[in-house]
Amino acid sequence: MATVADYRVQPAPHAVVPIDATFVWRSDLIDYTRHDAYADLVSAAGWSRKMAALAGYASRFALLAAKRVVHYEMIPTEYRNGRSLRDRLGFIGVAARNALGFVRKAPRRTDAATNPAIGQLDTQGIAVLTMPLARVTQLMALAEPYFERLAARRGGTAAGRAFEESRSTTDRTSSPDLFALIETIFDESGLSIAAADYLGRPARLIDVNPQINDRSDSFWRDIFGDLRGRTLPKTAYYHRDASGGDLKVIIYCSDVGPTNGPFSYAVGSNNMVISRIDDLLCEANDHNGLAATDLAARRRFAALPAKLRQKGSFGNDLPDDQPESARIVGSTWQIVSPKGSIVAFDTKGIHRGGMVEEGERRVITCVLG
Ligand SMILES: O=C(O)CCC(=O)C(=O)O
Ligand SMILES: [Fe+2]
Repeated sequence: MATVADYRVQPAPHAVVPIDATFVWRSDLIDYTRHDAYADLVSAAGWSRKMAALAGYASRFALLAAKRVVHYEMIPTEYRNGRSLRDRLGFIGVAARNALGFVRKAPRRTDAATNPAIGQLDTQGIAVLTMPLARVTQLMALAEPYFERLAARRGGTAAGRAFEESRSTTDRTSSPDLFALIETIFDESGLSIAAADYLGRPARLIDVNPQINDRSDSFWRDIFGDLRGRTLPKTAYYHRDASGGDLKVIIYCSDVGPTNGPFSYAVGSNNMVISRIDDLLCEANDHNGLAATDLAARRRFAALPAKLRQKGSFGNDLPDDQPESARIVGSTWQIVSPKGSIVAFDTKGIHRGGMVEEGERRVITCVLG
């Protein structure tokens, strides 16, 4: 068994200027009444469109609020997807415990000296570790069949593939070996303790999702499809996840260079200030399809009341000449790193990845909740 010392922790590049609590989210951070892709749609929205947009928003918002009450993302996949009575009861049990606040609290640890990932998650929102070679080999062998199946499935859906089609889901019941090895890796590297320390509760491995990206993924490039000749903003695809708040761990299963879609994180953006309600309003649009950039989605988004015009996936909309854009760019850590790198991050920080220009990137994305 390897130990914490066998996992090297990478420092952030010196050039990075971290974001801190002076980065404050406002509901009008992006002024859609002046945005070139939205302004006309905002002024053209009549009463019927406004009422329809609000009604659609409200119903999805209610569903999302219910999910947040039961901490839906912290419920294991096999319970969320399972149809048997045992799975249903498991789901109800965990949901009830979460809703009633029976989530065990983990004490804050102070052994950051022996486990650098602890301090890094706090200050940066991200920690990058390197796995020992023997573990890389073992994991690659175990993950190979999952990647092969995924590659075959992707072959059939090249045109206009949505992001989620690049990812396959597994669960603890059908993939016990993969879950067990990844748990061993997280335990021996100190990542499980670091995650528990950061979240303030024991962190469970919830999801393990092998993912392949290559040039044929155009979800990040094909934005504002109706507006010809528009250049990509500097913060294109930058977003905060709509997952309610958890840690993700992306394990590189191929060498990732600058053109292979490296994961990128705005260092310190986990410490930006955003109110709970604005965060929830953002999440609602990410869930109800109104955060997309096609004309139909923008038309509906533009018809919402100003306070509801907020997105977790805001990077596509952020104008380059706004100071926040420069701060995100200046704080960016692009994780260019070999196979076997482990990238753990707070999903409520600002991040992007998988924007492949050349070759192929294979990763396993895990959720610790
Ligand atoms: O694929 C990546 O590098 C990042 C995707 C992402 O934003 C996520 O998993 O939350
Ligand atoms: Fe994300």
